[in-house]
Amino acid sequence: KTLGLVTTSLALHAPSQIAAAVKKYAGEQGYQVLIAMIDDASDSSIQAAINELKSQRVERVFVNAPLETPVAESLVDENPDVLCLFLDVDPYSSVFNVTFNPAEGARASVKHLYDLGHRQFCLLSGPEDSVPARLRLNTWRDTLASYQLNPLAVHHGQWDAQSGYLATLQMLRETPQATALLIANDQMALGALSALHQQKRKIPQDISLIGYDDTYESAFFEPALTTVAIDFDLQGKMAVQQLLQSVDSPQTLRASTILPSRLVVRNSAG
Ligand code: IPT
Repeated sequence: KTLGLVTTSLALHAPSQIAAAVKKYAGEQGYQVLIAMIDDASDSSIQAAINELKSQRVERVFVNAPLETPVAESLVDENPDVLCLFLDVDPYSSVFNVTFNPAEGARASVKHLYDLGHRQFCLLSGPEDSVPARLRLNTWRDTLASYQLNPLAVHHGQWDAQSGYLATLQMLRETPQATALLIANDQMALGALSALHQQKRKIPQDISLIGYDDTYESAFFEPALTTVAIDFDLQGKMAVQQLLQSVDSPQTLRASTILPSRLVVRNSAG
């Protein structure tokens, strides 16, 4: 009774919270979870991780790595002996997945700032080659466009706090008129808060910011972070349910389970 999890770096808060949830719910069903962590989401590292799990007789695997649809499809084709459930692909792709609606939370965060009167937006997206980063960025841009607005600047971080810190310093230098900053995850928002404190900017009076993920820690940032919640515990629960059920009902094998994303209002936007 063993399942596998191929995951991006567990040094990132979101993947580690997802792994914790997967382990918890699999454990409740009497399954253990073997984890294979990858450093990059290239086809070859993912295939190597799947092979490592196969060699331990694992036949069902959660894949939490950002994958373009064709890459996920070819992994499915090339591994007929394992059933892969994808946790970080485009929800509307044709592979078996449990994912989050990338639009509703991101749209709500733009609307929240707009309704507060903000018009000067900067965007801090994730890595340029990351699928979820691109989906969030597209929604921010489309929602701004629906208000006849363009962002003053778009920056890209690497999901970690340091990249958020550096991008925010650059933003303050290049577009000091910005009053609103949308950030693609909470860890980069933590770095942004640090940069803003260092530069003596008041939050939210001088600048408002909204994160993404609602990781456990974000309620304890200073000020408490307004952010888009995606429920990692629920994702883990649904993923375990889907992967275990799939044996009985082969029609689930292409099923998409899309979980909600929603804005959680705290104190960092005003
Ligand atoms: C996504 C997180 O939102 C982001 O913070 C980062 O950790 C990223 O994963 C790493 O790939 S969550 C994913 C299930 C969309």
